[in-house]
Amino acid sequence: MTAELTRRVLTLLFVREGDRLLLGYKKNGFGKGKWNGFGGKVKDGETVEAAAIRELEEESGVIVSYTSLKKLAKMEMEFEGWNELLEIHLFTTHTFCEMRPKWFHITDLPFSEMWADDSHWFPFLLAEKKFIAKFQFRDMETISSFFIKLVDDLNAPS
Ligand code: 8OG
Repeated sequence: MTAELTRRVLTLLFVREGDRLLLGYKKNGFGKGKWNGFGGKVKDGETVEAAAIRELEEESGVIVSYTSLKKLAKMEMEFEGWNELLEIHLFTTHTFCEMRPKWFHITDLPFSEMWADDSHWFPFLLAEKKFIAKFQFRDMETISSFFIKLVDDLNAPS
């Protein structure tokens, strides 16, 4: 007699930009140590699309729109000796909403492609030191004057 299988409904969403794919490294739990797209269990009453978007945001911080999702597959995975069957809904999306995230090493930040003021206050940000600052710009790329002052209390009157 074969035991009744419990069905676990999961999402798997791959974010693609041109020829590049965003993957996440699973640090713990099921699939630990593997690179993968983002996803997880669909909650009761939730659509697979809503779950795909929620899981992506929870796991990566990336927010994509519902309309950017393209559903590509429904896959089933059975493991011998398990009483659970995995039903995986596979999606892809080609767009980021507004921002495309990327990790940079703190010694290799792309200051030439950042706002002109950033290189002045990033040392304090990276050292997690509190400061107040004011920048005056001649144009979008040129600072005419600025000051930065380290403070203990950001709420104290300046
Ligand atoms: O919530 P949890 O992280 O345990 O969900 C499992 C995730 O792993 C879910 O996004 C689906 C995904 N996943 C499997 N099996 C496989 C597989 O064989 N290949 C890939 N690429 N992903 C899988 O559960």
